[in-house]
Amino acid sequence: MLFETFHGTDLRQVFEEAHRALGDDCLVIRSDVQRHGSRSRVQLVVASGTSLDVLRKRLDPPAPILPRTHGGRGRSGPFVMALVGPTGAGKTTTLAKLALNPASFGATRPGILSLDTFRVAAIEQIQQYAEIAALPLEVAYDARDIAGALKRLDKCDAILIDTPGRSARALEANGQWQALLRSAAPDETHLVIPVTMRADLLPTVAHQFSNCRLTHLLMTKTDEIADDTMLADACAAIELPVRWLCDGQAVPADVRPAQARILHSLGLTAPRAADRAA
Ligand SMILES: Nc1nc2c(ncn2[C@@H]2O[C@H](COP(=O)(O)OP(=O)(O)O)[C@@H](O)[C@H]2O)c(=O)[nH]1
Ligand SMILES: [Mg+2]
Repeated sequence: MLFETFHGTDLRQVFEEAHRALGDDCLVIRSDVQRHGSRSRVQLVVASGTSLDVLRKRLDPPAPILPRTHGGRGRSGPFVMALVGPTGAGKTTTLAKLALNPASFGATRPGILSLDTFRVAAIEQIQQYAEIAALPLEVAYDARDIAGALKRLDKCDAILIDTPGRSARALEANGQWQALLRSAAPDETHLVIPVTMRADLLPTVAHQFSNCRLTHLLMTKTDEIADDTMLADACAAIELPVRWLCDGQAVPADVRPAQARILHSLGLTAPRAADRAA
């Protein structure tokens, strides 16, 4: 548990209890005091110094190796990254941003593989991005298409894989695209989540995509929240490294490294490059 919640009727007592339990370097993430007549109800969400170190580490995952020369499974070839997540989370838009933005893969030669063949509109959407940016695009309809598609994209530095959302009513279709994804064996699979989603639903959503061998969390729609501690709440709910976040609809501008904003929301600062190298 990254953050712990303490309850009581007196703010000072709850604060002291949190300090006794988590140590003097703990940090109050959020405090809430409600009055019921003459009584108060206090809730403090607190992180220990150790939890903050864990969070810092997750917000600074190693950069992708481009092009991949010795993949984890002994493969050579492009770095392969997949985006999965609920319908409407922003997967396709994020993929286009990542493919085009020089701060991610835009300065390299990315290619796109789409497994989202269930809706005609989805293919048209990704085709438009690929055409505008002159990026190679492959679409895989079944398992036999995967090897050929990856081979044709072999000269790319990175292959970004787009996927359909998960339909609660079409479990068979979910199984089909997830099997295609597994056969493409991505180096990284980012769970794309709109941070506007209710925090208590996030673990269930992560569980729904656990067959996809998730490696990272990627939050979108961070421009739509009033309180940035929701970012840290999502990191607490889904215990995965976070490299990027998206904060708007503009392609390719609205994608950026996640670390500084999330740490800032907690009143912490990102390590300077010089400190990190030390
Ligand atoms: N405000 C905002 N909208 C976003 C962001 N990312 C995606 N969207 C919008 O969310 C909608 C769904 O995006 P799409 O990429 O098609 O979602 P997908 O179904 O997961 O592929 C579109 O209208 C996008 O413009 C974001 O970071 N902020
Ligand atoms: Mg899509």
